[in-house]
Amino acid sequence: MEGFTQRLYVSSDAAPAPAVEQRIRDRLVRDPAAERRALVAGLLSTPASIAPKYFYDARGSALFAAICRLPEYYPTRTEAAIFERYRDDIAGAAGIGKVFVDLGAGDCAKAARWLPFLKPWRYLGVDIAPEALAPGLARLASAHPRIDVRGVLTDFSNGLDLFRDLGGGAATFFYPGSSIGNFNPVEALRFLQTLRRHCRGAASGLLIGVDTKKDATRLADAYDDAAGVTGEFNRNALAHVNRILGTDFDPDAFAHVAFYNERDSRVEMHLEARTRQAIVVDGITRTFAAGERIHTENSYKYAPDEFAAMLERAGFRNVRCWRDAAGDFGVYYGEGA
Ligand code: AVJ
Repeated sequence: MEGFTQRLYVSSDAAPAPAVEQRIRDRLVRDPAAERRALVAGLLSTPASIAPKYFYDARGSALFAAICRLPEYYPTRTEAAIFERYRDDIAGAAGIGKVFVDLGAGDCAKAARWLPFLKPWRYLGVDIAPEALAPGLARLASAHPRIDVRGVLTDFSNGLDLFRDLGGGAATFFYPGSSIGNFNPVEALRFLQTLRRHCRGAASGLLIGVDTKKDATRLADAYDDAAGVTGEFNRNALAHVNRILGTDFDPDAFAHVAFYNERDSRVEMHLEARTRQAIVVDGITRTFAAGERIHTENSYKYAPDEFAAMLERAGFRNVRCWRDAAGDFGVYYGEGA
């Protein structure tokens, strides 16, 4: 318990939520100058880029939640259906009574369904943003008074160090939603190796959901929906960047572009200037020609045998895979032996 900062998060709802003291350890390396430098460097490069973490301000997080409910965006509901259908089998593989580490916990909703099955003694929600995590932890703690509910704020896009948060014994790492797709395959392998190093023996392991390669049209549609929600989500990164850098991007001057790059097995998202745009970035005028693109996201896709091999390469053993009937999405469990 020592070392966990006691913080009071106040809900923004009109009716005050019960004051809840959260055990959240703040491990965010706050170096706004370095973050700004990286963002500026991406914008001044050719081709320009913005890291996907800039999607997720408050509006972007709400838009992402809306994406997860879109008819075209199959990953969230397909993963949920696999979890429902194979819950007992997966829980049997992972085992009960461990530490449950929820990577990218958000509001802890996905993990909540697992707690009755995995019966962890400790829940550790790990996320970059306290806004959803704090109330999520509060809900879990009141629903599960016997679980030691904790949180860690960290940005694990640059590595992970949870050794001080795991307590003794085994842990089940939970990394759903194909979030690993934002890493390129080299970074993904490195991240899996890092998770493997966090495991203590075969009783520890990783439960991870990963989108599969499939028909290019279906993949493109999942990232370019008819209602235009993903386009708003993509453009919102510019509004977020404006707030951080004081730039003057007009999000509506950029078109949403999404397609499956078959050669690299990834969906790419870009923002394409509809007309010539001259933007002052850190005192330098960056001109975007009409048709020029800013690369905002890669979402890598893996065939099940490829991803299982990657888990084994990272040191996981007895890798199992559960899929939906159409093979649209894969859920994997590997032992951290
Ligand atoms: C959160 C990275 C898993 O790649 O499918 C959804 C993000 N971007 N629609 C994905 C996303 C556009 C999502 N991940």
